[in-house]
Amino acid sequence: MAGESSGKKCGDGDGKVAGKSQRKVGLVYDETMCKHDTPDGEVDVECPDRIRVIWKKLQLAGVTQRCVVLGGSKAEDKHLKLVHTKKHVNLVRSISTKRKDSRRNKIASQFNSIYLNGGSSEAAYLAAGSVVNVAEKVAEGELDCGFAIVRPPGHHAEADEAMGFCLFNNVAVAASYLLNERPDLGVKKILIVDWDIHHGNGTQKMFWKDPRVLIFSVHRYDDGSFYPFGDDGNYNMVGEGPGEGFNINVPWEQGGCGDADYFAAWDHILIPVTKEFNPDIILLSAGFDAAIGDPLGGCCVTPYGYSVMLKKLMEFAQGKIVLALEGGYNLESMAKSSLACVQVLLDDKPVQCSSGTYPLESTRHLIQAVRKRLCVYWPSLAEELSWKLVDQKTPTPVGHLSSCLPFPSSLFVGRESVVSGARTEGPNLTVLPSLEPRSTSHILPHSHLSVTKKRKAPASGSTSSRRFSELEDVIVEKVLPSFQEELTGMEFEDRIAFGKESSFKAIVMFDHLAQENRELRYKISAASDALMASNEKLKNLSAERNSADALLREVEELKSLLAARDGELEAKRKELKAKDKELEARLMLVGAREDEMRGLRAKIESLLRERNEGVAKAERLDKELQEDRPRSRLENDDTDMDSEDEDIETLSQKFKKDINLVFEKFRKDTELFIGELKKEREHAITAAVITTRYQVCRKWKSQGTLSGELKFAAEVYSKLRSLVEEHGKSHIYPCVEMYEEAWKEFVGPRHHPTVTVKT
Ligand code: Q9C
Ligand code: ZN
Repeated sequence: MAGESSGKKCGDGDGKVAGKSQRKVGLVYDETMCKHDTPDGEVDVECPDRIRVIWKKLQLAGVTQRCVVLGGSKAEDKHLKLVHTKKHVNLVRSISTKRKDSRRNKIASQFNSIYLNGGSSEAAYLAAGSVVNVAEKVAEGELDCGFAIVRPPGHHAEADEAMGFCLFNNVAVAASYLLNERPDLGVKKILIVDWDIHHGNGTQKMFWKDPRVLIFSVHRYDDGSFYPFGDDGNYNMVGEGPGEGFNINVPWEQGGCGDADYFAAWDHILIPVTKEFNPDIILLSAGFDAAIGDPLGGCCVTPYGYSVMLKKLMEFAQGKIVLALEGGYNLESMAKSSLACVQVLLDDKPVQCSSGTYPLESTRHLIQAVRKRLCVYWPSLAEELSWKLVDQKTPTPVGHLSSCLPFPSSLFVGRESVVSGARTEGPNLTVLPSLEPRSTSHILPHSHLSVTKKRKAPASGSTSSRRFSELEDVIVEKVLPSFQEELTGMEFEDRIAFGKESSFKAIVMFDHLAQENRELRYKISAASDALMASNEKLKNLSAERNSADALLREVEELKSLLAARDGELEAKRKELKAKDKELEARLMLVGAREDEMRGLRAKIESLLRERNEGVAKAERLDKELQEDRPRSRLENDDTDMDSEDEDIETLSQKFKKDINLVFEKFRKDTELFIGELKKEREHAITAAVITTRYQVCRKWKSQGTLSGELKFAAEVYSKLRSLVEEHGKSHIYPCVEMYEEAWKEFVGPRHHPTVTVKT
């Protein structure tokens, strides 16, 4: 069972290259695993040559001597039972004990895509055990990293189910072994990356609720119509219970994915999550059926692409990473990809990190969707994505592909990207294209290997189609004749081999062209996307500016409105102030009028009193007069009656006349006096008015327009003074006094009027 392992181990001393410490890379290869095969000699894509071709390629490249080569080791049942049922383990073990193929066929027929033969049990045990062994050595630190080139593959195998060429789930067994059987190694968190083109359904189920194992599987999903079918591979399958968020699926919507799509998934999903998860070790379900030219995968990841993806993962877990082969059915493509990976493990290759290709548009949407679904668990996925689309352009990595070209690249006119140095490998190389009917029609527009020149017209207007047809012209006119030359003199077997190799290389080349074509189309759509987006932005911007302008105008209007209001308000305030003043003046006037009225009433009262006194006096005098007359008549009768009577009569008449005269005079005097009083009243009224005016003027004194008023007031004052002189104190009208007092108080001391007072 040791295969080629014996005597091939490298000593520690070999691990030095140019003074630099060489990484210790473990490689498992064991011929025993080739014994698992179809029972009847039929050819299956999952054929023994798969691992042989890889091993040959590594040997030829001279890398096996620089690795620690390990033979296979059988898994222990108790380790297998960590993830599989007892029943399943027993079943797989029993396969080789069956004596007839028919018994095995019966078992196989119960499963999907499973064939069994006498060697199947041992191969299955070796595959699982070898992955466990390398993983253990890497975890211990005995190795830095490793690659288990094993078959049958494992990632489809479930706890109680073999399927999809898988019997035991090799990677799951190894992960479970480290976590549960070797706590001493301190492995607490394991990242399982599954880049096989098929969904790793078995691994997903086994760690569905286990947060210690983060699973990342990128695979074709095609809406559930790609193997292993169903919904399990969709991105909404994130795990459950404590394992929720620890299962990540990136399900491609269709075939044709290439380096750029995988890099996008790496850069925008896997790498940020791995940073957060910080695994202690990484196990890689390394199927190479997403590789360019694979008959099952229909994708076009290049060896370069694989090396970049691996390099990026080696940044974590201190570089502790174990690759376990899963699928991969184009032998040449798989072998090249495997070599590229081992070279990265050995740290031989400085790897560029930009491919110059562009992810599919659907990839962008898918990555957004996956990030959105998982960002609850991995905060770094919530960050805004930036797609550097059009600005990064580095040459397409045709270096790996140039060796796939069956003819000198100089035959291509106007193709800049093809490197010089054609046909790096001769026709003697063992190239074993799968005999399974290959379905490459998904990549190639038409039967490109047809020798006749008759073919479908290319889609008009499509540059890529034109390029294809030009290429076909080249093939027919130049390549085929050159083939003819080469073929002459060759043995039949060599001719067959040469033909096979050439056809494979042509397929690879056309795959690459198809990819380039897709990239071009994508670039155009990305550019037009960007243009549309920037147009939209421009529109939004101008709309925003317009609305801002409108807002500004509105503000301006409001401002002027406010100013107008302010003016109005100011005017109103002035008006109010004036009204206030007027009111004050009116109030003062009213006060003065009231005073005046009081004065008038008092005067009328005093006049009435005076009149009554006058009337009473007159009546008393009248009475006195009538009493005096009889008395004097009696005195006359006593002495000289006749003459006395006569005298009394004349005297009486004379007295009567006198009285009348006196009365008349009194009446006239009274009338005169009343007239005077009336005049005086008028004066008083005038004085009151003047007083009021004066008081008003007094308020205006600050304005300096008082002189006229003062003059007038002085005149009135002098009139009043003369009235006072004429009629005496008893006739002083109260207003005059008030006026005088006011005069003295306010005007007198300051501007005494020149008043001439009659004495
Ligand atoms: N014509 C792995 O890659 N489909 N398994 C079979 C054959 C099953 C793939 C169709 C594919 C299983 C490990
Ligand atoms: Zn696969």
